[in-house]
Amino acid sequence: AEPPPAAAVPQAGDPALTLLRRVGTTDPASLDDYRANGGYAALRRAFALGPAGVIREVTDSGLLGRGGAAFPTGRKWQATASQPDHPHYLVCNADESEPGTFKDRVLMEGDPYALVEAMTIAAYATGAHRGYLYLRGEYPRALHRMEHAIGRARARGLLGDDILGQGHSFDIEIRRGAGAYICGEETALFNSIEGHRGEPRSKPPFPVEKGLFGKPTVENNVETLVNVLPVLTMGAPAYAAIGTERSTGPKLFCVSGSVARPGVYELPFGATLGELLTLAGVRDNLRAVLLGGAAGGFVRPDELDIPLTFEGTREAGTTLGSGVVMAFDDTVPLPRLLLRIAEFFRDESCGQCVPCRVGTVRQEEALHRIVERTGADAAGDVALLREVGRAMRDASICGLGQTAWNAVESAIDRLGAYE
Ligand code: L3W
Ligand code: SF4
Repeated sequence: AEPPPAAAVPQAGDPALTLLRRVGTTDPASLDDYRANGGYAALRRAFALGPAGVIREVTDSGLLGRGGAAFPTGRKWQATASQPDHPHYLVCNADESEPGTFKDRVLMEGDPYALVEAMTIAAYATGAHRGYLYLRGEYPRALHRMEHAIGRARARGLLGDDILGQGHSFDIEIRRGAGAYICGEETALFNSIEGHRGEPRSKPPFPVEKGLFGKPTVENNVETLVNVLPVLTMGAPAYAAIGTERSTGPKLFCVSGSVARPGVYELPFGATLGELLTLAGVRDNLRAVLLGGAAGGFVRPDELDIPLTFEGTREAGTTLGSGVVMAFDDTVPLPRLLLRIAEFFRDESCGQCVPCRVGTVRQEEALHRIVERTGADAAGDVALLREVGRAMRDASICGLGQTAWNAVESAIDRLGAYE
């Protein structure tokens, strides 16, 4: 089918959108422009509600974490706020490194004050006076814009001591990543900030109890935090009415690959994969769609009615992850694509635990042999891949090793790769 004309697709800056409505229409350098377009209304409401009221509102909104794991944000904030140990820290995970993910970059580059405001609210609610923005090293424009926004907010009394005369003090420090995917894992990220190697810690204890510098820490993804603004400005019931019962609110999807209009799309949870791909101008010769990034899984062209919700993708045996939708047409050599994914995990494994350190190498070797033989006699290597994949999933310390076999497994089981 012909893709719809670009004019029919909701664009960033459209006032009908929630998360992207200021992107491209307000000046990302201007605090005045931000305030003239609704900025800092959420913080004012937060101060009126008080910390417990903010947490109640976030809990009632049903907001789930947007970094890939969909953990309830209100529960995380409540758990941090109630810790007797002090100080509490706030960490914003902006180390956006999942292949195919570029939504947090768009938010930081296009609406940087929104993140500053959202971090201030999260800190107020959870009793943190110091926040770290851990920013992907390969995002120089986002760095520049966030540095500028933090500086301006500080100069205008919106960061620092006694914000808006409400007695709460809070400031933000930016730390840049240095290119390691694993530093997006929350505890590896803490180690990186503390000056140690970026290696994940065993959980529990969870960061809400012992996080950065061993202190109670709330860690949220950029998109999660930015969602707190509409939760507070429209109120929890109105926010929860967007999307589905179990996946509330708007979601950003990163669409790339074999489509006419790649980019970041904002849709309410519940649209189908097919509807999103139609907006993006999917081509007729679609072969597969990778959902959730390298840590996610492939689905077939006859599965495009999967609802884009956390529960819908789970029920379909796949994952939404951080919102990656990568389309591949039938000109893409699937075995080489899988090999590329395996190389990525082998490269990015921190090497701390054996199942992942060794498993990612064995996985890559097996896929390499299959590619070299151009698919013939693959049965033995597929059996080996399954065994290694199970060991990585069951015995790895962190999400990297636990998910390193997801994409390959789904290609074998759903797409019939190597048959
Ligand atoms: C308190 C409990 N807190 C869990 C917290 C935990 C963390 C969050 C989720 O991410 C996902 C994976 C991939 N009391 C708690 C608790 N928490 N139980 O909830 O925890 P968890 O362990 O389920 O996941 P995780 O390690 O935070 C792994 C996805 O992330 N992924 C994505 C990578 C890249 C990006 C990006 O580039 N933006 O997201 C890659 O693996 O799908 O599901 O805060 O502390 N009882
Ligand atoms: Fe490191 Fe991989 Fe173990 Fe995670 S699973 S701690 S990345 S070796």
